[in-house]
Amino acid sequence: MIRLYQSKTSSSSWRVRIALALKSLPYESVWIDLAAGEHLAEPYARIAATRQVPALETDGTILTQSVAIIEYLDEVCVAPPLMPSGSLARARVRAVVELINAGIQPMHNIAVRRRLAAQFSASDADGAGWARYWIETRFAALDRLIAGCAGAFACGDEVTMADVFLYPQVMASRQFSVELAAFPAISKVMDRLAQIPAFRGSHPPEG
Ligand SMILES: N[C@@H](CCC(=O)N[C@@H](CS)C(=O)NCC(=O)O)C(=O)O
Repeated sequence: MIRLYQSKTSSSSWRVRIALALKSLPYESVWIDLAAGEHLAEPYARIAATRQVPALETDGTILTQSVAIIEYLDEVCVAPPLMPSGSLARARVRAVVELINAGIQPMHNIAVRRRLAAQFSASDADGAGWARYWIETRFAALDRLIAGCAGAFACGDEVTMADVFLYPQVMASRQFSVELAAFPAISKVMDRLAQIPAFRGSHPPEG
């Protein structure tokens, strides 16, 4: 049995939803409301030491951090593989994953925007401007990385973990009015990913 603790507003949770769909793994969802601070209180705070989503429960064990969760799923459920076979190709996938996971998502995480408000009296508009600045700056680098791979998808002609991270990151960027037209390589890959059921069907439920 797999249980995914996730939030409708979390791009990191979305990555795991896509990976589970690509692997055709059935699971149960527990929705955590980040805006209401549900992740910071019991019982979730006891479940995930990080007090962040996602967390994946499998065989009575809790896993946190989407990179660790998705790598675990890729190891225990090999088809379809989310990492290419060559060392160089794997390094390229990890570069995209790392750029999104460490270089982009943390900059617009709700906890960071709340801290900007609490410590520097930043308004919602200030927080959104901050998020947009970092996303656009790092998307410029991401676009070059993806263009350099010159494949149908983010890192070649097969769907990889890079695409699993890219799709929710672009979706999350919409709330900060990031214009995707400025990033042609990302736009092209997004058009292709939107045709794939595991991506198209991964959007969070309304409400
Ligand atoms: N690197 C972590 C990031 C987790 C993360 O930042 N989750 C966000 C939602 S996308 C969250 O729980 N934010 C609430 C908080 O940090 O307090 C992962 O990939 O799982």
